[in-house]
Amino acid sequence: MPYPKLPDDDRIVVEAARDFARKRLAPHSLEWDATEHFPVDEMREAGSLGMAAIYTKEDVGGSGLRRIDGVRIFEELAKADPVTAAFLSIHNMCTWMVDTYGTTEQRKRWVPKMASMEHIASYCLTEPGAGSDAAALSTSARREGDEYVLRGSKQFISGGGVSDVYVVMARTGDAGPRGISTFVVEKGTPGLSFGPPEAKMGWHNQPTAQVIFDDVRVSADAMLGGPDGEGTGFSIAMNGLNGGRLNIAACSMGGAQAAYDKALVYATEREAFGKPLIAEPTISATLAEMATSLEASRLLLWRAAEALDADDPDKVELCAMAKRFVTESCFTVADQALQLHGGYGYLHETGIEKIVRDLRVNRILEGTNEIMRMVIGRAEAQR
Ligand code: FAD
Ligand code: 2MC
Repeated sequence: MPYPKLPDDDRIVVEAARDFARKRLAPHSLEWDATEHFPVDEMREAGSLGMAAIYTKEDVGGSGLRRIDGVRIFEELAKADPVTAAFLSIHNMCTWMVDTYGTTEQRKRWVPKMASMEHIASYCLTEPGAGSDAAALSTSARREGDEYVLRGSKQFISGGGVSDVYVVMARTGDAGPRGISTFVVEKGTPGLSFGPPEAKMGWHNQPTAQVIFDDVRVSADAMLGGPDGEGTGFSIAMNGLNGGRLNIAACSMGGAQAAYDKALVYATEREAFGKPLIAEPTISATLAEMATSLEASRLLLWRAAEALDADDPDKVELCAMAKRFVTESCFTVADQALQLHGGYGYLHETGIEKIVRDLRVNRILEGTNEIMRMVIGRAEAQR
């Protein structure tokens, strides 16, 4: 199916991302996976093209685009490398949070360097004892004079140990979501340390590590929103994740589209039983299913992105729907593409087993798909 026709202004954005991804990510993606290389230089180049602050305001160096542009950009980046695309998505989430909830001073202090990716950012919500139940987090931020003292640890942090700034949700008040605030903690602050990089099934070309706070002192103006920001951290974290969930879904979309494109070519060229694979009705039916899943996924993704742009009352539910549906159907498409390649699909050099490994985690992170069902179910019960 042809990519849906877009107005010129929108198309230019997609084409710029596609061009960058084809030239700067695609040729290296398999090697980065094999050598566990985190492509900082290429991400900074993406930053110089406006892809580190896509929907961040222009006065602090952002691109001022919409969420719908964002998901199209992430699909293009992920066609070349779903892992680098996903890291850029997390970085964009952090940039947007500081831009949206920071004071004027905080925006000026942090966003320009995040927009250029001179400062790489990590998002720190999950803890060893609080993953899905994020409002139960226990990392504390105790006020002492003009400072907060952070103590606790964050688990599975993308970019942990490499990133320059950490956007951290910590408890400044009572139990529950209203007792949480968000801080920006810079690398090098005494007491901040990192666990070793985790060995993972996929996402090899970005590090994942614990981030440990051992009486980390930050000035009170590191709390997002200034004095009024106390207690708003859970809301900031969740609003960041609405867009994050869309972008992770867009990464699955791009990975699955790339796997499908390879499978279509392969099924046309490979012969068995005296004819091309695609001439076999069951194989053509599989390709039909895959193509339909991709189209349906893209439609829901774009619908949810437009709802977020419009601040639609259903935006939380639609973002959760898109995250759940797209990450599941696109994982299935990638796995079907691997199967259509037979034994060759299982080889690293074919480039599909990497996509399957990399897309699997998108059903777990930024809110597991079971939690997405819970969010959707709660919203439906309110109707
Ligand atoms: P748990 O919450 O313990 O869940 C275990 C299982 O129980 C899951 O299947 C879950 O769906 C299910 N479950 C839990 N509660 C319910 C319920 N009420 N109903 C039905 N099922 C339920 N976090 C960050 O903050 N920042 C990051 O940058 C980051 N990057 C990550 C990168 C990777 C590679 C990975 C693997 C994780 C990352 N995470 C990050 C953490 C991720 O968000 C969590 O792993 C995820 O939210 C799930 O939390 P958990 O692992 O503690 O699982
Ligand atoms: N957008 C905006 N606000 C939200 C929201 C969302 N998506 N989800 C919850 N809220 C608000 C909610 O409206 C409520 O506000 P108020 O107090 O004004 O009524 C408040 O937050 C508390 O919400 P709940 O009462 O629903 O809290 P509960 O604890 O029952 O459930 C849940 C919260 C499960 C939805 C939340 O903890 C969650 O999303 N868990 C998944 C955690 C997650 O996504 N982690 C991802 C880590 S990042 C990552 O993986 C990366 C790779 C970067």
